[in-house]
Amino acid sequence: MPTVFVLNGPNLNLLGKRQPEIYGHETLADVEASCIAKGEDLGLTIRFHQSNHEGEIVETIHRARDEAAAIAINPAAYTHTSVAIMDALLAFEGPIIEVHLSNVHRREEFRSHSWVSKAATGVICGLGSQGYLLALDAIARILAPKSV
Ligand code: CA2
Repeated sequence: MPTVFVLNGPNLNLLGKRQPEIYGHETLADVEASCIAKGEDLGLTIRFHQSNHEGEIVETIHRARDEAAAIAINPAAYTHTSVAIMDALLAFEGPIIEVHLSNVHRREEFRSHSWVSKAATGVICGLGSQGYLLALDAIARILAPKSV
């Protein structure tokens, strides 16, 4: 089964514990459980990570080069600041789906710019935790062998 790294950036460990009006009531552990269940349906092995440290996320993306067929990533605030994460993703050869729980385009202007989007195959935002599951659907379709 192909392995998919699902990566989460800073403060997402607080999901479900603060600001539920923006980010919902589910915890990151709930999102992980849903991703693992969805992965089982789709024939994907999910490796779920969260880090508050930019360098650790960069190193996890480097590991993905050998260990993962695809990446789904919510880089959180690093979306808007991190050229290092963008560069690491540009060195990854498989599909990359960028996910945001909130609709970043309806919020402060600075959230509309994403460095990560420059390396992403596709971007999903504003659909809450369902966005992670849609990202896995997209990855499964992209990775599936073409029938024609
Ligand atoms: O909408 C998203 O998923 C974001 O990536 C979330 C980031 C934000 O900086 C991005 O602009 C959009 C923030 C993640 C912080 O998550 C928290 C969750 C609960 C309580 C506090 C922070």
